[in-house]
Amino acid sequence: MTIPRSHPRYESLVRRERLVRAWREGVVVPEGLIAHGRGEAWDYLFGEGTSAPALVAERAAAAHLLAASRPVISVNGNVAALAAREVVQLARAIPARIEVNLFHRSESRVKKIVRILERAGARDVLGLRPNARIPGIESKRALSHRDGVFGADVVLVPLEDGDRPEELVRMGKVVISVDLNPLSRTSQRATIPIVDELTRAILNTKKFVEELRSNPDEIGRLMKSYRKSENMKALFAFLDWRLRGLREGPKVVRGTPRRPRRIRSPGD
Ligand code: PTJ
Repeated sequence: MTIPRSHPRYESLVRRERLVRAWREGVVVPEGLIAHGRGEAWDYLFGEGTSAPALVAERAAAAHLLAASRPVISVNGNVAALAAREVVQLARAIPARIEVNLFHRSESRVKKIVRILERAGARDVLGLRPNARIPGIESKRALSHRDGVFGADVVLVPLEDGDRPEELVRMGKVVISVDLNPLSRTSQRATIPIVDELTRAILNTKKFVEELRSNPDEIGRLMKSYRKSENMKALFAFLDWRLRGLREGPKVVRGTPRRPRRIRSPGD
């Protein structure tokens, strides 16, 4: 399907088409399409743009990834379909290892996703021969590599389903999630929840990694100053402001809502 570039929601429609194609190719599971719909609904509420609190979380995440001894990025079907190139670029910039880790795991899907990542420039992608299990998880999501998520000190887990972030935090890891739903168990449990659309989040984090790489003082400052509770409070305040704009005022367009205007009465 050809999507006209002039369409006001071009990027969103392209993402949808990519997912549908990846589902046809057996990379994304049908459940992944449902998950994407949920993400889209939240993205609408946030104005289809990165909020200031999300940027703060992305900067803190970049600092933690740079300071890590064994940083790992976990990739599932949706992530491979939507942001394989961006993930590979981020992994190179840090540098971090990539592990394919699937909830609906099958050998054939892991192979396909490894191939997509390799085509995007990745080397030594983990996932095909797991040699460890994340304790406390019964699903196949538990399968992992000692050199990958299992042995990592900082893990980036985009679009997760909740149980693993909790266990990874319990294992003492710094868990950075990307999930547009701020109420999900993943966002609630992660050390640094990034509430932003996947592609934007990965690109922003990469930009911050490049910016911070030569500034260890700033990395240390960011790691100390980030407070999850404050960040989430700011995020909900932003959401509240957007919803209030919708309730009270004139049209809310993409991005930031217009400030409500005073309506003049005829006698004014
Ligand atoms: O490829 P698999 O087998 O590992 O399965 C992947 C899915 C996504 C199906 C699996 O991890 C899953 O079931 O996830 P959930 O529980 O549906 O959670 C996914 C979360 O990601 C939801 O809270 C969505 O709101 C959010 N989400 C979906 N698309 C995006 C997103 N967040 C940010 N950017 C997106 N593009």
